[in-house]
Amino acid sequence: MTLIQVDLVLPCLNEAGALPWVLSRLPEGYRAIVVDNGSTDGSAEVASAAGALVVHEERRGFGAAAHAGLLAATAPIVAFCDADASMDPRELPLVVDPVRAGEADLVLGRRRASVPKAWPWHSRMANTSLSWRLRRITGVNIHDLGPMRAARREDLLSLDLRDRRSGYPLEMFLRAAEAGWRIREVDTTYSPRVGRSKVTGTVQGTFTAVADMSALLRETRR
Ligand SMILES: Nc1nc2c(ncn2[C@@H]2O[C@H](COP(=O)(O)OP(=O)(O)OP(=O)(O)O)[C@@H](O)[C@H]2O)c(=O)[nH]1
Ligand SMILES: [Mg+2]
Repeated sequence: MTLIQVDLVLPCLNEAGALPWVLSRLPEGYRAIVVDNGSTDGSAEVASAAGALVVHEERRGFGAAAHAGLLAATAPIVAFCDADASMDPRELPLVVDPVRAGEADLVLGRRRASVPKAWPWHSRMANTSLSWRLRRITGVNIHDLGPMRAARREDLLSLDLRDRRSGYPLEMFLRAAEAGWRIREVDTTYSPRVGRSKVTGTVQGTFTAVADMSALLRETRR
């Protein structure tokens, strides 16, 4: 049996259509942890049938799911990725390998759209403006706050992240920057998702994400 070196956390809300493809593309030595928040489309069953560890999180929210996955992980490195087939798990070594080699403490995948419709304009604009603010606040040269990322599990736990909604990826970045982590950005492919959007693919979802993130930024600057 291959030793698990990387636990991949996949927050999942009704992604039964995307999961078989996503879960078939994990590199050797990676284990999928699918964190389900009460999906009604059989996502949990699809995930276990494909061999993933399924974690059920009662509390709704992207951050609640992502954090439950981190707590369930046991491998030395934890990676995160969306479960909607917008990102290819075969690209995970791009974010994992620099951490594994001890060259970086947090690696973020900068989304590069494979086709224009992969990334709706409102989400892209929100990200560009957020990244500009983050470069100014932290001095870290990032251009996107994408969901594909990797770090060492114990480091992530030491950040003591509190956000349980869509601010979780931002809080991770801000706390890591404050702690002086070596943060690196690499290009990753972003393709049109399978199924319906939950967060930033809708204008309302983008507003909620921006509100959650702005609250965190205000706190950080105080
Ligand atoms: N468990 C759980 N997963 C969630 C929740 N909201 C979103 N997700 C998952 O988190 C990932 C990101 O959500 P998406 O709906 O793809 O959000 P997005 O990437 O901002 O929007 P799109 O551009 O439309 O894909 C997906 O795998 C979702 O299934 C939630 O409340 N709970
Ligand atoms: Mg998505």
